[in-house]
Order: sequence, then C-alpha cells, then structure tokens
Amino acid sequence: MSTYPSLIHLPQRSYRRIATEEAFSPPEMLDIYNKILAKGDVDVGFKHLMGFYMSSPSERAQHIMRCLVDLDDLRLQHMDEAGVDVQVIGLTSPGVQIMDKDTAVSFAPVANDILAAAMRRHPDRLVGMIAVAPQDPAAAAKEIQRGVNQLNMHSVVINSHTQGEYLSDTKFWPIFEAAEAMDTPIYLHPNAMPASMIQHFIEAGLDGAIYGFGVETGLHALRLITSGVFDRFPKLQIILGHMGEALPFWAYRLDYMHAATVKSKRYPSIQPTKKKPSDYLRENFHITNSGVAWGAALKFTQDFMGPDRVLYAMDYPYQYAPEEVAILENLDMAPQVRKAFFQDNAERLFKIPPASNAI
Ligand code: 1DF
Ligand code: MN
Repeated sequence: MSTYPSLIHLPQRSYRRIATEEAFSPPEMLDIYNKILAKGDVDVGFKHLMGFYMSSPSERAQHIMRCLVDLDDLRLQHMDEAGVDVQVIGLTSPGVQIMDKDTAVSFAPVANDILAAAMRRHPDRLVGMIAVAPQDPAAAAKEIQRGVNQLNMHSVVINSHTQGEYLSDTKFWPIFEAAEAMDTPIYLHPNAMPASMIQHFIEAGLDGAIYGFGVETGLHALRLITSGVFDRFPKLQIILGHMGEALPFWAYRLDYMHAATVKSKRYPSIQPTKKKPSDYLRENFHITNSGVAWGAALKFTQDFMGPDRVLYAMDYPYQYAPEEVAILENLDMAPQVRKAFFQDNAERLFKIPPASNAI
C-alpha cells in the first residue's frame, strides 16, 4: 500500500463523503462462482476476471477478496482510514449475470437480503443497490419493487451485458419500465467483455478495468441511446462510472456521426431519435469519477454534464486508494460544487436520509 497525505491536513468538512460505486460479494456467491469455474466451458471473460481474483496468490487479489466479503469491521475501518462516510454498494461484477437463469433469479434476492441486513447493522454507513437477474426481465422488475418497498434500496446495479446480450434489446425493457416507475436509477457497471469481443483485448492484457471495461460499458450505454430507450422511458436515469466511461469526451463526434448515420439510412438499427446523443447523456445519465482522481477530467465532466450530475466514487476495493480522497479534496472547486460532488447529488439520486446524528 502506498503512503498517503494525511486527511488531518484537509479543511474542516461540513458535508459527508458518499462513495457511490463500491462492491461486495457474499461468500455464498463465491461458492456458486467456484462451481461455474470448475466446469469445462467457462466464459473466457469470467475466467480472466473472477477466475483471477479468486485464485491468484498476489497481494492485490488476496486483499480484494478479503474486502469484498466483509460488510462490517474491515470495511468500516477502511472507510474511516480513507475518510469515506458512506458507501453505496453493489453486487460485484458480474453478479448473478454469469449464472444460469434459475440460479440467477433465486440468488439475486438472497444477495439483496444479505446487503439489506448489513444496512440495518450500519444504517449511517452503508447504502445498498438492488441486484437483479436480467435473464428473467419480469422477475428483475419484481425484485426492483421488492428492493424499494421492503429493503429500503432506491437504486439498481446491472453489470453491463448479460452473457452477450444488451439491454437495448426490447425483451429487457420491462426492467426499464420498473426502474422508471419506481424512480430507481440503474448503475450500469462494467463486466468482463463477452467472448465475441474479448480476444484482441486479452492478447494485449487490456481486457479488464485498465481499458476493456470502459470500451464495453461505453458501448452498452450508447446502444441504449441509439436504440431509443430514452424516447420510450424519458425519466429513466442511468449511472456510469469511470468518468462516464469516456463518453463525455466522445460527445461532439457522437452527435455529428449519429446525425450522418441516420440521414444516410446506413443501418436499420440506427433509427432517428428525438434528441441528440449528447442530450440523452446530459438528461438521462449521472456520472461518477470512480477510478479517476484527475482534476482536469473531473472539471471537464462537470462542465459537460452540469455539477449536479457528477458524483464521487472510490471503486472499493478494486481501487482502494485513500490518497485519492485528498487529491480530490484539494482540487480548486467552488464549495457548493464540492459539496454536491461528495454529498448532495448522491443523497438526492440514491434517496439517502441525513445521518442520524445530524443536528
Ligand atoms: C476490477 C475493477 C474488477 C472493477 C471489478 O469487478 C470491478 C478490476 C470484478 O480491477 O479488475 O468492478 N471496477 O469497477 O473498476
Ligand atoms: Mn466498480
């Protein structure tokens, strides 16, 4: 672990730091993963992702596995040491999406119940996202309703594609219908690339969080935009991590080439949409800085999205880098924008109540 500037040197805070893309895995899920990994025909991306973390003797892998399964002392200790007051937690990638349909549908509620119990043990520190099995869109829609009504969760996590299938396919749209009706944003979190895409990335060692994740999740978000999801569900909100998987930087060219592609009737899959791609990015997305503690990129993203749509995230435990909190705190940022980034936007989007010890 690196040494990091002491948080003691930071200015007094009048706001909570809420980290919004934090991960956990129930040990029960790792048991299911072990069974999947033991089979002969295991998905190549899954093998290179969780297959690595669950078997590597490296310090990084061992640390991550220890942190993932803990929802109590170790996690709270790391939060305290990094100055993170609240974690918004999702089922780690690929969650249930790598499982067969029946296992996925039955395990998603189990994982959600485990997370809800941890929220009750640490009500001021942990906030849960609802895991769903897209393999059964109707069951996923029901689990969103149960998560809101019974588990006090107000957001959904989906780890990008489900065995090579994308949510742009209308068969998945009951999930969006439920999310829009229940006012639950969907965190579209990365997954290992599908087998049809991953080989050229693996041969260069670039398939994971280093680059492949961003390419694949950015593609997924664009597929939602170009397939007309947001014309059908105008209030739906998608959250993207990793500074929007670079999409704000693409926005100008996306608008130009989308218009050109539509006009030339080049592909039946690109039909006219009511708005420009950049309009949907600004109106139907929120972006977190997970994994990117870089002032220039954050300022650009706040400028593009507006400061009310950009949120803080650490990406614990995959990027447990406490020094990045100090880097972000020391950026030149207006006080109300800093408070929106660390606290207000997350409280609004995830419906997080004030701390119980607040005056
Ligand atoms: C990694 C990164 C793995 C993230 C993840 O899930 C993950 C990684 C297995 O570094 O290998 O969610 N991440 O969000 O950046
Ligand atoms: Mn993550």
